[in-house]
Amino acid sequence: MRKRILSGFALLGAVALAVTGCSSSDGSSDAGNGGGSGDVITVGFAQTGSESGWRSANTESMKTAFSKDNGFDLVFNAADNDPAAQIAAVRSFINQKVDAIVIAPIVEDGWDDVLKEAKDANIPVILEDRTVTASDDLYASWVGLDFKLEGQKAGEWAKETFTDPTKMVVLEGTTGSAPANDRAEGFDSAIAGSSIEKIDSQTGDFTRDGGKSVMEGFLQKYGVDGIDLVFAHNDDMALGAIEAIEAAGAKPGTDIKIVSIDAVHDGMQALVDGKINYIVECNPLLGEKAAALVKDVLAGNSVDKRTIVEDQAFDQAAAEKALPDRKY
Ligand code: GYE
Repeated sequence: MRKRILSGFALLGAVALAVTGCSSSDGSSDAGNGGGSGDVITVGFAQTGSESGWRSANTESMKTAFSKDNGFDLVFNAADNDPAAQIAAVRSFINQKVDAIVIAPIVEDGWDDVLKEAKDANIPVILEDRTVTASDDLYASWVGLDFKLEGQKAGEWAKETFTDPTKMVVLEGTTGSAPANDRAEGFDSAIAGSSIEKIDSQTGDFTRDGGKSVMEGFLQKYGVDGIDLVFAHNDDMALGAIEAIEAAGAKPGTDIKIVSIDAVHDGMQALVDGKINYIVECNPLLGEKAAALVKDVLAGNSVDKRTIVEDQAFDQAAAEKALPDRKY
């Protein structure tokens, strides 16, 4: 909690803590109306997990922005891609009486109850990265990316590039997640009426291993010659697919073309190396914006309900130029 209470009230705070059983996150601040000096903001951050390079960059950006130096005490939880565990983490933040909660929601659905509980406890919630289907008056603000537009940009590239009949397989992100849903929708609408046929689509859960094993299955089923194009919902799955294609004796980027989303370092390197053919960016550096939103909301300032960070797209030449200066 922000330690606004004068030292004379410290004892009272300590008693309240003992009664409610709240504990401090790391000894430097109390998760209750404890005493002390300073104005530290305790934030519970419910991260999805550590599924991808994008996620690592996002976690680092959040930890840097919500640092002690910036006036925060961050209680970090990564749910290992388990929606129930993530909701439990948010509930525990509510019980700890943190000042604010930030969530990168694994899936879109199922948030109504716990968001209502946070609201009833007067704890503002800021969403970062992914969105939810719950009513937007259950959270203060969201900062993230336009996933549908990302899918659309990838689809537009595919439509322009493949004018002959083309067999495509899709490596989907985590089922029920906003980026998996929206990227699929954006891509599909962009390729409508094109010569691209989606012959299969399966989730690889946004991980390298998932992308690899799903691609192995596709290669077994359709053969190297039966697949012309892979649309991977993120770079990590594309990188897994590259391994599977190479193991099958084919050349990724040449025999089977690949388009993906994120533009993390390893993905961009594969694009430069000609193993991926096109990447739409998804910027993971959302920490500063999320931290500013938390401070504004707690100060009672009005904030935008939605903040969308813009993405670019890269072909091989653009990736070569951009790679040396990429921050993630
Ligand atoms: O594209 C993927 C990560 O939610 C935008 O999650 C994020 C996605 C990102 O695992 O790599």
